[in-house]
Amino acid sequence: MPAHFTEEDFQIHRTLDSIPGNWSAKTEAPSNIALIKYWGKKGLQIPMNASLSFTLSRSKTVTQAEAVRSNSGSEKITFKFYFEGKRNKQFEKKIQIFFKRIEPYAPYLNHFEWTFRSKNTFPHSSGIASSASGFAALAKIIIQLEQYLFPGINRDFLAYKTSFLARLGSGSAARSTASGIQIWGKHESIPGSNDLYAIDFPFPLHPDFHQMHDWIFLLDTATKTVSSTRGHALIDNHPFKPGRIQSVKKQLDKLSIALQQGDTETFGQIIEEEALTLHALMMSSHPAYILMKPETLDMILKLWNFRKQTHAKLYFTLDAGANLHLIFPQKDLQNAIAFAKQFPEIKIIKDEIL
Ligand code: 2P0
Repeated sequence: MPAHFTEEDFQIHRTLDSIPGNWSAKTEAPSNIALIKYWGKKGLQIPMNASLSFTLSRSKTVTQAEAVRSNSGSEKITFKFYFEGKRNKQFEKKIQIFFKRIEPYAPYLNHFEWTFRSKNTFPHSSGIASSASGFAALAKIIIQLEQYLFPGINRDFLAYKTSFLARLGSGSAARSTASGIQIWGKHESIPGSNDLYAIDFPFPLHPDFHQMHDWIFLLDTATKTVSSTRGHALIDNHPFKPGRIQSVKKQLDKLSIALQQGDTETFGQIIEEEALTLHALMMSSHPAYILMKPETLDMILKLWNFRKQTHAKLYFTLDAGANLHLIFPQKDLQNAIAFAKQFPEIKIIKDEIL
């Protein structure tokens, strides 16, 4: 069972003997797709329920950081954030909140003036969660600096602290600092699982799940009408909240067993139920909203029909958006190609699980 760390463990009380004049780093972090969804939170980025995700291998954020020793002795971290070559004030606002939250855990950041340059390997507004990979990349940079300033800290500790910091930027980012299958949120039957940071799926994964694909069909690339942060907040007074908390636990248990036993059909059933439940929660929020598009429903129905005829192991999930993620094992690659032929005009991002 992985070691368990508390918020207190991640705080830094040591002072620095010397501060380097400048420091730079470059890192990248992957995006992830949740199969059991994080939807609803308590307090400061504590999930209402445990979630499980696949880490994507090609959809990444690449971030470069330059730090110059600050002489101003400022209480607040000073920084500039460039996204795809342009200064981005909207991201700067979010990152300012993030820096404030992580102050007790990374007080050394204040000694520098920062410039961040970030870009994604996936198209902008493709509906791939860029906040997950973006904050995960920032957290990795911060931990690289911590490692540089305080050499010799335990590697496992730092890996968990990376996820812990990323979570304080964006919940789903907690699952984007490592690879493979990640679990974030305390869950009875998953040893080591906890609300503060994500852990690796702790059981042996059946070989049938070793090489999975995620093809993202871009059905809508416009900015979301309701942000995920707002969506999470709408769960607070949601009439279905108690039912969701109960049922998602069972779904995670079933998925965990299916992943260990190689039960692809149960796997498919659970991930599709999860995707539809996520969107059903949105549609039954107050106020209600819909992020699916007619094309999303059309594709789901065509997928179900295709599966009935071919018995192909192709399944879908949805993020908080209209784009359909087609999840399938390597064995079904030819089936995925045949299914995609029905939609020649739709752009597909072909990713794999890392
Ligand atoms: C998830 N999503 O588990 C769920 C499913 C989208 C659909 O977490 O407010 O950007 O920054 O913690 O992580 C998207 O919400 O929300 C999300 P914040 P986040 O991936």
